[in-house]
Amino acid sequence: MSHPAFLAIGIVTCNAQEDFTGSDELVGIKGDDQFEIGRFSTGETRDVHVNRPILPGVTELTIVEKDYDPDDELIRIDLTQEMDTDRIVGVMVGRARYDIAFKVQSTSD
Ligand SMILES: [Ca+2]
Ligand SMILES: [Ca+2]
Repeated sequence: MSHPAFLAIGIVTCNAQEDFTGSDELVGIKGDDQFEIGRFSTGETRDVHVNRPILPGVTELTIVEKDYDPDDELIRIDLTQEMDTDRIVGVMVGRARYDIAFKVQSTSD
């Protein structure tokens, strides 16, 4: 069996931000690891260059828009379903519209 070992997040496109005022602050959470992805406003696109190891047993990535309440969860990704292929996920939650490119590298047990 293989399991997720490394997460890379690349180009993030914000077609519409979640917050009415200011910019969105995107944060990733996987297991105990919480990390900044970046701040985005409507119309922005850029490579965020996020590269994080995934600890054994961690199988889920959650991306939230900070000022963290349940409404601000943007997406939850099952890392075991996305291994070793370039992926782009679309976010459509409330007002938020994002495209997020990422890749999960696997390693064998
Ligand atoms: Ca918000
Ligand atoms: Ca915010």
